[in-house]
Order: sequence, then structure tokens, then C-alpha cells
Amino acid sequence: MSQLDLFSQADKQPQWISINNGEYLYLPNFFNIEEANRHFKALMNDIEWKQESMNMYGRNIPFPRLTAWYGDNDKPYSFSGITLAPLKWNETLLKIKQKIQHLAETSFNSVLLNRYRNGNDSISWHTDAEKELGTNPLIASVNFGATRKFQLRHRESKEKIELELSHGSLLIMAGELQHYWQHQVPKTKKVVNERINLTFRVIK
Ligand SMILES: [Mn+2]
Repeated sequence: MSQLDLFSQADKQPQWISINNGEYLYLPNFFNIEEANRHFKALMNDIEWKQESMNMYGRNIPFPRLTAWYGDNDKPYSFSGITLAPLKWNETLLKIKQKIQHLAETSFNSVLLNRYRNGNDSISWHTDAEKELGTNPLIASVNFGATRKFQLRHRESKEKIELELSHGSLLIMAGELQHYWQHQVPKTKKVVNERINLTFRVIK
């Protein structure tokens, strides 16, 4: 699909939102419903989901979500105190990557997948500003399945921005955002189905 098709489909130009120390772009219907349903099913079945855990004071604490790491280089990647070696891209991941690369004008070489099984799964305040990603990394976040709340919080002013990331949506974070804003997906008491989030990155 060309960028022009994308614009006409959304009925307007994708709009970058400029915030203090960063910018983001949110496209709720980046994937149409058929594409989104197909990708969601394929990712549920074909990804090697793992229950990783963190070692804290000699105890193994499982993360409240499943994770997987795919990419095209064999540099290990560290986050939240664990190190992962990437698995090789599969067809679904390559298809998604291709579609977002076009819009983002960036060649991604890795993707971190998180699977939130229900409202009790979550990720707490953090940044995607690992050293491997360099200065001002562009992060493309794709969402399938249940809608979950996504919150951004400025480190200094504590200003908060809240988005509802829905099935088939794309969020791109860029500029200084990762250095100044933390983000989280909080737990929810609402009954929610599974959600899969993919964050495409460039490891230097
Ligand atoms: Mn993150």
C-alpha cells in the first residue's frame, strides 16, 4: 500500500503530535479489521512465547506478561535485567514490519513482543531508552487484540498522557520522548481478553 492510499483510507494525513520533549503519531486503524484479525491469530499461534522472570534478591519473579524477541542480528539485547538472543523473523512479523517501515521511513532490525493474557498482566513505568538503541530512538508499537490503556508520564513535570491502544493500531514514538517520558500499561480490574503488542526497534 502506498502512503497516499494510507492517507485516503484514514481520510486525513497522519498527524504527528508534538509534546514537551518528544513527538508521537497514533493511527488507530493502521491495519484493517481483516488484517488485524489474521495477524493476531498468527502471532498467538506462531510466536515462541516465553514466561521470562527477573532475579530479585535471589528470588525468581515472573514478569506479568509473556515475551518474545525476534530480529535479524545476533547481538543479544538486555531489558528489565534479562538478556535475550533474537529468534529469526517469521512471515507474519516480516509482513507487519514491511508495512510500518514504509510509513516510519526506518529499517527496523528487531522487535520485542509482549502478550498481556488478561487485565492482571501489565508493564510498569519504564522507558525504551536502552543503550543499544542509541540517542532519540524511534519506536513503532503495533497492537492486536484487547484495547488497553497506555500511559506516558514526563519524568520531571509528571505531566501525563493517556491513550487507548486498540486492535490494529500503530503508535510511533520519536524525538527525545524516550529520554524524558516513561510509559506503562497498568493492570485493570475490567475483564479483558488477550492483547499482543509489538515494538519495532533499531539496534545499533
Ligand atoms: Mn516499552
